[in-house]
Amino acid sequence: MSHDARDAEEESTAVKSQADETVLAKSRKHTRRSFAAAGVAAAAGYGFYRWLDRGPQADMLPKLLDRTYDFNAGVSHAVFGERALAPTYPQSRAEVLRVNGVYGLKKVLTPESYRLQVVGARDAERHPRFVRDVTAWEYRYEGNSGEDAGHDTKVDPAKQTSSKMPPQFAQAFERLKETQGGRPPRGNEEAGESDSTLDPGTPGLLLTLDDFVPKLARHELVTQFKCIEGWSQVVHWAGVRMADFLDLYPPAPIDGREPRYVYMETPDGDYYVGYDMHVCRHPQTLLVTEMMGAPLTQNHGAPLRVHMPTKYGYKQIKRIGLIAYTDEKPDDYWTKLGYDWYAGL
Ligand SMILES: Nc1nc2c(c(=O)[nH]1)N[C@H]1C(S)=C(S)[C@@H](COP(=O)(O)O)O[C@H]1N2
Ligand SMILES: [Mo]
Repeated sequence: MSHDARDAEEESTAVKSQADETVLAKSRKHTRRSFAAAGVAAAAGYGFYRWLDRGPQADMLPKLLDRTYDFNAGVSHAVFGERALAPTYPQSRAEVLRVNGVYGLKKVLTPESYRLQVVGARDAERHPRFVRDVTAWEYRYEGNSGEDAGHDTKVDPAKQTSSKMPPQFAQAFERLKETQGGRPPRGNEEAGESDSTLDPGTPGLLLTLDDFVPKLARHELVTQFKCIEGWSQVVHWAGVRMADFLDLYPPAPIDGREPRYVYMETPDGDYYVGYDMHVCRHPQTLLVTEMMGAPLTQNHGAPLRVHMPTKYGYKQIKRIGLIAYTDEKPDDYWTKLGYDWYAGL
């Protein structure tokens, strides 16, 4: 490489990391605010209300302990992990990521039927893409992906919600299916249906990728992708910053401040992830459209997935169907099966 070329590259890296620092500083500011608010909510017993109106008596103690553990994990990760920049690597070290986990991807999505549902955006009803019920959108599919399911965790089948359903709930479930227009039930995987799934009749935006990707700056990252199963790979990603998306579609304020969380799920609701708002504003949190210089394949989450190098793989949802801003800590697929909600590295 010539001196000039190297200088140019170093310069552009410097410019890029300066930009990163600016976004990071902004995310830190948000962090302090939302962090203080989270502390107050925890002290006021927010967690208690959540589990009190759910589940039988016997479930209460473990859930309480879980929540306490979660909160402590939140403190440590918010202080150490989430505010730093994850290391980046030379592109020569990057390789195509293996396919691991196809919850929510088992059918091939018809690309033209893709829409991103956005719920909780400010002034949504004035937006040209506003609809009264985002859940009424019908995604179309073209057969099965044929990919092995992956994630071969051993879960007691008795713990699967549907198989244990007493008749009165099964009836309610059937009625719910009817109000959902006869579409297949959500949460057909081990962890079952998300507690944060939208109710039918939830208003919001229905976006195509063209509505926002061309409007936002393109960003590339070469980062390490880590799965808790014990493997990691360096991958080259491209897409837009989630922080920029949040600026384009800002959350409607709740009690005069920004909501604390973001909830995402696949179009069929089978995989779902909850995020802290400040982590979504991290400069390396991307809404990814390309991997290794090519558009995402279906099994890697086409047309849109999350990359978040400060978190383990299970927080990086593939095939995002919904982005919802919320003040209630969202449900999370792997947390339902006992994994840490924060999943920080
Ligand atoms: N929709 C969806 N997203 C998902 C998963 C999944 O099963 N379904 N698995 C997660 C886990 S645990 C990992 S390690 C990565 C794997 O991404 P890859 O298939 O591109 O390697 O996707 C994450 N996102
Ligand atoms: Mo994973």
